Order: sequence, then structure tokens, then C-alpha cells
Amino acid sequence: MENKYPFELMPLPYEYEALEPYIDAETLHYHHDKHLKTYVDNLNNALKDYPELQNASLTTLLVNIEELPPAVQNAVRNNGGGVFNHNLYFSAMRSPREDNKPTGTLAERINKQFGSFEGFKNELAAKSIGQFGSGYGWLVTDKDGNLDIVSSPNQNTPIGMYVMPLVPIDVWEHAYYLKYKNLRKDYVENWFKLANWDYIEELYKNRENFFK
Ligand code: MN3
Repeated sequence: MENKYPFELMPLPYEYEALEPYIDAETLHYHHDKHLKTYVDNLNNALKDYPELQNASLTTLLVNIEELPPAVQNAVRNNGGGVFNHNLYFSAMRSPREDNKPTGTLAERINKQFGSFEGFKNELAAKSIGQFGSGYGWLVTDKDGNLDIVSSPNQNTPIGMYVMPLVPIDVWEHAYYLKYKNLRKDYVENWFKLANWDYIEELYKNRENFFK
């Protein structure tokens, strides 16, 4: 799937039931088929009168957002961010595993920077739970592999020339409210059973493709 205009709805990489019991099929159906679809449609709509932007990848649009025509900056930030963030969010999950942890170079880096996987998990969970209102908690890396944990409001993404997003934890209420109601903390803690550490480790190991 080419990641440029006209953007397409990324197929969900698993069945709607695949993340049960931690993310229910109904939530996943609405989140992917309705919410993400709307961001895709709105992004295409925002770019339809800008042929000079239609060959740019989504990453290029988001990294260079300040250089875009002022009239499309907010639409790209909100809807382009919505597409990028959700594609990564859905890709970075898989069916639940107990004792779910990264391995390899990413695990080594996490242990070095955060002391242990538990220390890392607690910090990413706290950042995600603490995001005021809608947004995301993120694990990001720079080109040298230095990790950081940040949060962002709305559909803003921390993507940039020096920062590559690895993990988004979506804490918009649409990600969890049907099942968890107001208990964002329970949803975030259960998200760690769904993290696709193989996928995330591949992103981390191949980060030079992002920064070139
Ligand atoms: Mn969402």
C-alpha cells in the first residue's frame, strides 16, 4: 500500500476479536472502520486541491508541516496525524500474551535507560494515563537509538527530523470507553499485554530507513 495521496484505509492486520478480552471487537470495529476511516477521508479531502502535495509521503507531510500552505496545516496535523498514529497503533498490537516483553537490542536499550522493563512500563503507562484529555503516550527513538517517553495532545504526533515514533498508546476515549468507561488506567495497563514487540523491535532496528 503506497503511503501517499489518495490515502487508503489500512486493513486491520488481525481479526476484530484478536485483541479480546483486553480490547473488545466492537471497540476495534468502531475505532478502525469508523474513526480511522474518517481521518483517511478528511486527509484526502484536505489535499485534493493541492496537486503539489499529492506525491509526498505521509511522513514527509508530517515532518514538514510548518512548510505546508497555511490553509492545510491544521488539516494535515489533525487528519494526517490521525492516519499515521492509528496505522502505527493498530500495527503495534497483536493477540494478548502474558509476560509480554521485548527482546534483542530494544530490550537491552530499555534496560540500560530505564533500569528494567518494569521501570520502562511504569513510565510509559504514567505518561499515557496522565495525558490531559485526548492524545497519546509514546515511545520514540532518535537515529542513535536513544529512547524517550513523551505524550501528545489530540492527533499531534512527535514525528520529526530527529524523532521516530515507535509506540503510540491511544488514550482518546474512543479507544477504550465502551469497555472500560472512565478507567483509562486499566486500559493502559492491559495494553502492555497486546504490544507487538516483534513489530516494534523491527522498527527500532531499521530506524536508519526513517532518518535517511
Ligand atoms: Mn484513536
